[in-house]
Amino acid sequence: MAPEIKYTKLFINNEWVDAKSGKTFPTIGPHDGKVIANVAEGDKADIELAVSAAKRAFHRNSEWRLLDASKRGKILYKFADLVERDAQYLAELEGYDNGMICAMSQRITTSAPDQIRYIASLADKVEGATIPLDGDIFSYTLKQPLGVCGLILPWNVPILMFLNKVTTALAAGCTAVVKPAEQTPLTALALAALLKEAGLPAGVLNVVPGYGETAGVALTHHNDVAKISFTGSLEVGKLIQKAAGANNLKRVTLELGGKSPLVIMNDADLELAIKFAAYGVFTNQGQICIAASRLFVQSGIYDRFVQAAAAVAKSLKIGNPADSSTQHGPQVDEDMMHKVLGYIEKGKVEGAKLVAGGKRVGTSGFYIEPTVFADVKDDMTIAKEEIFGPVQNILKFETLEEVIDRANATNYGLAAGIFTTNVNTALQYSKHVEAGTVWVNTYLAMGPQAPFGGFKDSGVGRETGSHCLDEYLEVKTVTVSLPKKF
Ligand code: TXE
Repeated sequence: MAPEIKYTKLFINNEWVDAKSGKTFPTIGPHDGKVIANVAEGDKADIELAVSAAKRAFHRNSEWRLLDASKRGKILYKFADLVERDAQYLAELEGYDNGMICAMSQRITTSAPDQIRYIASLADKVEGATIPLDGDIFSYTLKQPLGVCGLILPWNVPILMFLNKVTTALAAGCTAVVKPAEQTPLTALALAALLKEAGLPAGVLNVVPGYGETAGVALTHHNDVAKISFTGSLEVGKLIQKAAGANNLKRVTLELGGKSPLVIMNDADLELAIKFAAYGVFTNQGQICIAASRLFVQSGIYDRFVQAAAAVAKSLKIGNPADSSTQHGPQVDEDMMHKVLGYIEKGKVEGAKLVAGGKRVGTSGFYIEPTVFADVKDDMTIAKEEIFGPVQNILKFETLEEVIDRANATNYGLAAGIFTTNVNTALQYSKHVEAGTVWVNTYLAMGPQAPFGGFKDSGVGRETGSHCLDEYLEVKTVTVSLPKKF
């Protein structure tokens, strides 16, 4: 049974309101391509209202600004309890709107409360320093919240992205305007309702669903917005950097795409490596920025590996994401499905060897078979561009030095992995591969305690980890003259 859709309006100043224009847009279910709900379509006028509400909530005498830091944390702890209470509903809603298989959406919503609690625990650990300046003076630093933050979300893991950005901004004492992706607005609205229920004062969090070119652009160009945190494509990330520079020099955190290399050495535990290589690229139908989309396999095990990888891809059970036995669901929308099928065609035309999958599944919904290409060369399009779909590209290599160079020959630098039983090989690769996260003999293992972000074009700044609040804080130096040295 389809989950109930409780919220389809804009969330501004703790109220559910229609868009000023009265417009709505449909959100489509990836399983069958049918309209799930019509959602209020926010644009510049609504962003204006939301930013004003967030600005009022950030006034120095506001309830939010005068709240003890530990009490901010308590609201987030309460929010964590509510997410725990509604975990099953949120998982179903995520799967319905985004196409994520329920095994994954449930994993996310059952671990979400602890993720929120970790960030909540940082709210009252923001500390400055005393500075030993020369002379009869006393100097110290204050770390203060930046102000109104614009949080622009992608569609691939909507709940996780909402939590990473919103809880961190709020723990730091900022206020926020969230712009969810137009493909997946529903879980952001459901989470906003839970934050209201947890006792968040009016205006501290606002959610404005709408399109990037209208609502998103208005947010990134708004002079009362102090910071943008964005997860999405490299192209839009660059536009956001430009908008930030053109107006009030906003702070910017960007989490962009990837073309992550996973290296399998001859001495690897083969069974483990095959399992993680598939998991690393087929999770969420390849719609994760850290997908292991360049799989480098050493020549001694190459043929055996290709055969096994094709067998794993063919064995994955494709089906309705709501079905608990499903291992592979649909792409998020028709555009992404065609984009991925286009890459598969390019792979064939440019001479890669298709050893599994390669086709659309059925005619309703946006399903693509888990696909494996062997004999992929570094200069092929499928080895260079982010596909963001279920396509495993296998490349052959001979030596560690060679594979480090080839792994780094990309403008991206988000994640990397290696399977080897030689600790020195693992350490050497981990030191020299250009990536924000490196996994050794595993892949996709993550948690709120570890920083996450990219080298090179994969992003700017870090999310999660014990210093994540710093991205939402300014450092102020206060220097006080003393009557004499004492
Ligand atoms: O991303 P967009 P799309 C990559 C992936 C995918 C490609 C395109 O390769 O194939 O991006 O996906 C908002 N100003 N990733 O088109 O457009 C938009 O409304 C302000 C990687 O969906 O970047 C949405 O909320 N905002 C990725 C968000 O930006 C704008 C996750 C992301 O949309 C805007 C998703 C603008 N001018 C896609 N234009 C990752 N890093 O995990 C759009 N938006």
